Amino acid sequence: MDLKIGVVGCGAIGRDHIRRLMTKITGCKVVAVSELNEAVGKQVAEQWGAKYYKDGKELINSPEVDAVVVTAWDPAHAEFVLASLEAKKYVFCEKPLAVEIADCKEIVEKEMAGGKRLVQVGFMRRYDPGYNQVKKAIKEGKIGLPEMVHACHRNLEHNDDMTSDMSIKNSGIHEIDIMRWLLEDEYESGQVVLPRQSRISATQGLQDPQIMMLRTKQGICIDVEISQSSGYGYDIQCEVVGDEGTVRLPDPPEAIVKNSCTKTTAIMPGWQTRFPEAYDIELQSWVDTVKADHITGPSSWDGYMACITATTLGECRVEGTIKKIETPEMPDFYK
Ligand code: ISE
Repeated sequence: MDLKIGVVGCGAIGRDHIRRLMTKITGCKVVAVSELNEAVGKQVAEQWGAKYYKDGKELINSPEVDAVVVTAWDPAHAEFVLASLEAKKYVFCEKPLAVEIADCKEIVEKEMAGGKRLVQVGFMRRYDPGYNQVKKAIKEGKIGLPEMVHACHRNLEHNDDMTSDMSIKNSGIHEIDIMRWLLEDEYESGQVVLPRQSRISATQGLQDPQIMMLRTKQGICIDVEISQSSGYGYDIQCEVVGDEGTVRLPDPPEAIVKNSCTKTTAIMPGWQTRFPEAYDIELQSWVDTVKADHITGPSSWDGYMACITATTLGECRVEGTIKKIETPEMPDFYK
């Protein structure tokens, strides 16, 4: 029997997930969508033969919806995840789990009180074959003990509403989660270094680029450049340096074209084309594990840890200081 999914939010990522769930992922179908912009919501609903709801909470509580996907804008994630927990339904929430630490804490507490894991966070890089190769090399001891990570997260361009804070909480949050997962370590302290301002990044007040610096409890030092306006493409790089070698995230396989005395390779314009396999694997795994009544993907605890780290880094940027990342002990529930 197909898992009947309701999707809250029909923006770019919402529409991409709906298309994927309807055309690539097996064992499920999208039966309901909600979107504040009625014209967009109705058009998406009609395109996929789903029912349109203006109100996300009504969709969540509808008996025809078995499980929920939250792809609303970031500040609304918490309210829809909490409503799904209230309705005792599995919920896949796009990153970030919430924008505020207090909201993440409330989600974690509510989920634990219900006695069962119901929330998965969309940290899809954990499903990317390239990052999995990096993790495997580290775990097999191929590079010895990791000492440093050099990474960058460059977006081609940004929307007008992008802020310095969002640059960390919306883009940088992927890096915060993936490093914690790759290194199997927790953060000790952080700092944000501000290079010369990009001329392309026209939005007033947006500090771009930023360099997030993190130190883990085992003393691994991580630097990640976050850019919202690279000027040339969507570029994700990661190199882990150990005391016996290094391992680097592969670029997507793209043909090398040689002509007119030049050699060229395409660079992806955005996350949709850079990580399609990761999204496929992530959503198939979510559907399969929900149907098996036992989810195993990134948890609300992971979302909570990422939010604490991102929020502290935001404070570091404003204050120009190095700060301790204060995280609570992981409860057995999430181990
Ligand atoms: C976007 O929301 C994503 O999740 C992408 O993976 C990230 O690279 C981009 O910067 C975000 O805006």
